[in-house]
Amino acid sequence: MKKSEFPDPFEKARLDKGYGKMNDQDDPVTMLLRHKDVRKSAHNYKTFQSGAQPGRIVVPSEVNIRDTRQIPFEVDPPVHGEYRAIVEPWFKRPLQPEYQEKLSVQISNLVDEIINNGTVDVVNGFALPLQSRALTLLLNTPFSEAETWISWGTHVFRSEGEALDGDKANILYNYIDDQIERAVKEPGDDMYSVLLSSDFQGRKLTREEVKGVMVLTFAGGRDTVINAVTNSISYLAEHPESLERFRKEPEIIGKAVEEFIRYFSPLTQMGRVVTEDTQVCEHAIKADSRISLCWASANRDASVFENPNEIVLDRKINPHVGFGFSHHNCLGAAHARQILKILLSTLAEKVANIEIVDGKENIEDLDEFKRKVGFDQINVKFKKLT
Ligand code: HEM
Ligand code: EMZ
Repeated sequence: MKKSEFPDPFEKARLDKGYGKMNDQDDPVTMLLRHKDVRKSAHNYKTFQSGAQPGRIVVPSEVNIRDTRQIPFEVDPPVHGEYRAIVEPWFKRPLQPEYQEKLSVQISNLVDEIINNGTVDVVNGFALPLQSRALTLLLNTPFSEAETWISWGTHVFRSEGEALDGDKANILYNYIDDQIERAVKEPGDDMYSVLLSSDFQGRKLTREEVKGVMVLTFAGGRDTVINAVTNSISYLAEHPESLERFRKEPEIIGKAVEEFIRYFSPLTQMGRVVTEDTQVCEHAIKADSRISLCWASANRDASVFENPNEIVLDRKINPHVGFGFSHHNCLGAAHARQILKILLSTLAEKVANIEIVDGKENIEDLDEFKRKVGFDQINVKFKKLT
């Protein structure tokens, strides 16, 4: 199998019954696998709630390593909408030309650093610094902060050999607490300061609420972006004609980014807590149990996508749910899309070809299903376009 092939482990279960089961820390999850059910249930916040105990909608559950509620992710309508209205303008800044210009300089510099420079591990030597440096733009904090974030590794809650690592999570929580105290003392124009001065229901956001937004921003936008960047590069390595195509038809790059998100689905699934006895796919689900919206499976649903297991760079109709669906759809999507668009055009401009030396796949263990989601490491050589 090619390195850039990401098989769909859900196909049979999706066709046969529409759901799958996995255990997770004795709090089992019924995974919804069909595009239609995923969208319908994402919309139905009354039966499938996000605002349960903090950490419980995440799979694997984070209830044992987190008390802070992530905002607006772990809040349901109507309050969800009030929080979302506060943060949405901030998360739209990546649509501004000045933001894109700065991102473009960052990515260009990083590509120059690794090009013709021997073998580089794309995960730790490229995608991680790219994600961390880009995040300084989203937070509007000094560029030098990226060095601290890079030292945390690819996931803020997970470390090698340990799915969830409470000690590691504490590094992030302490860092955010310190940043909030700094912003209280010396307010500036960074994200912490802007949140601290935001009005919510006739008062300012509390430190705990600001922390909830910041933890989400650090955690939600990390391994997702790293996998999207790394997997896209693995694809370009095995499809050099695509780089050529981006040079000749730059107008398809936006569509290609959506297709990479559909195909790679960097976030496999997200859970909900069931508030009342109900049924999905003619299957009974008990109140207070968990379901998940399996974006990765929905994105390969052949009743929606023609040739779902192929990357069609300029796919015309692409209602993928890689960034979620309905009111909780990804707030970081504008930032993530810009990163990927600028990355593809920069690589097309500077790189002749990419050679994969070796790699170690990252396989998620979902009991019944094993899903390739990215790489722990993938060593490549970038050859300069002359
Ligand atoms: C929500 C995927 C990057 C911040 C979501 C959801 C998905 C998703 C599927 C929906 C969760 C749900 O319904 O429960 C992705 C993917 C990314 C990405 C595939 C990269 C390719 C980012 C980045 C950030 C971010 C870069 C911020 C730095 C958020 C936030 C939410 C969210 C704040 C919650 C929105 C809400 O609850 O209203 N993301 N994400 N994401 N994402 Fe992303
Ligand atoms: C949570 C989640 C957000 C969770 C939209 O997804 O991303 C996961 O990677 C984190 O572990 O805490 O932020």
